[in-house]
Amino acid sequence: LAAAVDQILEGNRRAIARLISQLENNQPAALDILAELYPHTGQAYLVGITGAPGTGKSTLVNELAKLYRGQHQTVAILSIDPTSPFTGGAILGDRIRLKDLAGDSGIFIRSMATRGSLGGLARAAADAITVFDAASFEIIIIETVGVGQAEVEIARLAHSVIVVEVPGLGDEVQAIKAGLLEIADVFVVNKADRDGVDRTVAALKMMLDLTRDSPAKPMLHHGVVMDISPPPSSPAAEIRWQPPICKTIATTGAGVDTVIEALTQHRAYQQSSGLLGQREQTRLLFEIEQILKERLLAGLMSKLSQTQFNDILTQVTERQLDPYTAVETLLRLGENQKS
Ligand SMILES: Nc1nc2c(ncn2[C@@H]2O[C@H](COP(=O)(O)OP(=O)(O)OP(=O)(O)O)[C@@H](O)[C@H]2O)c(=O)[nH]1
Ligand SMILES: [Mg+2]
Repeated sequence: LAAAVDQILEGNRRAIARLISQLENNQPAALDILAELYPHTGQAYLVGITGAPGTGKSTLVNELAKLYRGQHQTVAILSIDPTSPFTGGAILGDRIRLKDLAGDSGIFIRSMATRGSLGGLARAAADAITVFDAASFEIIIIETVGVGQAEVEIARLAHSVIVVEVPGLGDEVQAIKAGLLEIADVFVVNKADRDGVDRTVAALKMMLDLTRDSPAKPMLHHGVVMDISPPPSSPAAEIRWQPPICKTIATTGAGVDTVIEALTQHRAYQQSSGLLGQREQTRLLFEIEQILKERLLAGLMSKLSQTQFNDILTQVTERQLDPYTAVETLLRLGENQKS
């Protein structure tokens, strides 16, 4: 155990990869290692990046990582994406540049497929972040496709969230449809080599102006365990963050430095306003809730037989039982099993 812990803390790449796999596969021994690593975490800065499929997120992440490396920052990338070019899956236009990154010990790239339950995915992603953090990666970038609530949630819980948009048809802003407007700390209009960039920027600006005068929304939290109290009000917290809009051509790297600059400013803003601590709390609460839900559900299911469960399901399907009563019944069956 101690050896495995030390290997991670020293940044041993094989040990990192192995532990993340073990955590993904729910191996109990890995949880002991995670517990030992946990006191060594809390240093990394988490950057979430999301947006519609094919907007150039991975290409952009690649460029961001290169610039951060130029500043001597270490970067871990978690790509939650079945068609990630990082895995050599689908698109490999950037093979050469990815090779550049691959030889660099200050970069670690890991992809996670969206197979299985998304709840489990959120937990596995959180575990990977803990491992990267313990291994002293300073910047952790989490890429998820901006479709599906659970996937968006994973990116949203980062310290800074980038929403990637591309010039579309007319004034349409995809981020609005996907419900991503509210979660962006930094907007990137990528593929700025295409027609209509300025129209997209203008449309985004207009949408932001429309929401600007509405009262500040606290970070939404859909959990049930507890409410998060707002941070003690400081003068800086009174000043609303205005998400900047950066134009980039990820394939050439043009404009990516402005994204780094925006992230640096957002980080400084969050630190001085006390909002960083609040986000961190929200993220960890979400993490605890995920684990709790999984545990409680697994605990109950282990006490019920498949037949018992199927019987209840059939009754609900046939409208003999409503879902709430069904849950009451399942809980009662589980209770009786115990005694
Ligand atoms: N013209 C142009 N093409 C770009 C730009 N950025 C990325 N692309 C291309 O867009 C395609 C998709 O890029 P990715 O980086 O894989 O996009 P993604 O958002 O990660 O895609 P998913 O993860 O599948 O949602 C690739 O062919 C890229 O080369 C850009 O700035 N301009
Ligand atoms: Mg991608």
